[in-house]
Amino acid sequence: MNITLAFAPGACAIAPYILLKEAGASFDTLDLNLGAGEHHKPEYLKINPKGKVPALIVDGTVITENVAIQTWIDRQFPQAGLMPSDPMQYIQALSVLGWCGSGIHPKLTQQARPERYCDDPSAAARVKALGHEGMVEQFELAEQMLAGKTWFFGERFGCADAYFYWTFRRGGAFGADLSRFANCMAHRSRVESRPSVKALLAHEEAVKARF
Ligand SMILES: N[C@@H](CCC(=O)N[C@@H](CS)C(=O)NCC(=O)O)C(=O)O
Repeated sequence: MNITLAFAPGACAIAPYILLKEAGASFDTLDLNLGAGEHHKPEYLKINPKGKVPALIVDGTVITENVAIQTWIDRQFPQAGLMPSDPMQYIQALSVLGWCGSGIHPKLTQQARPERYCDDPSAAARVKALGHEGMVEQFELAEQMLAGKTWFFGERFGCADAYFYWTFRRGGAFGADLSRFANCMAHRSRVESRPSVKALLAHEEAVKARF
């Protein structure tokens, strides 16, 4: 099976990168420089007309959207236990993935690209501030979810951990002090101690050096 992950350093594509590594999958990456607009070039739009990363190309078939990509990785590599096996826990994990994608991610984009939310430049600071407030509200919820836990679901690292890790790491890049979210901070440290994440961090550095 040929697997290629359309990837960009710092982007939410890091979650499927981590999960593919956790699953022991053999895969290549198509590394895109978002800053240089490579995701808008015709050759990439042929792969993903949405012009976003991640996209996962499996034997020529393209999967887009993080939730779908992560669910595919879990189903393709069930031995990795990336989603809970209990049906209700599975749905709860899917709920966390949906929340990362549609509850937290937009608050991050609002801070990174305020012009997409309001095209009046004089409103940019306020748009960013509201994005920040919304993000903090989400991290308060995550703080409660992670209380007394090593991982989101049981004793196994999984999709929810990888995806939330990205949101929390990205959230820290906007200059906010997130140290009061002690459970999220501890979760981040645990995630970063995993070999899969060390491999990701090395890959990100190598790609950034190339760009
Ligand atoms: N709904 C998509 C969102 C993907 C997304 O927004 N990716 C960002 C990187 S974190 C991206 O490609 N941004 C480029 C752009 O919007 O110009 C998913 O969950 O996969």
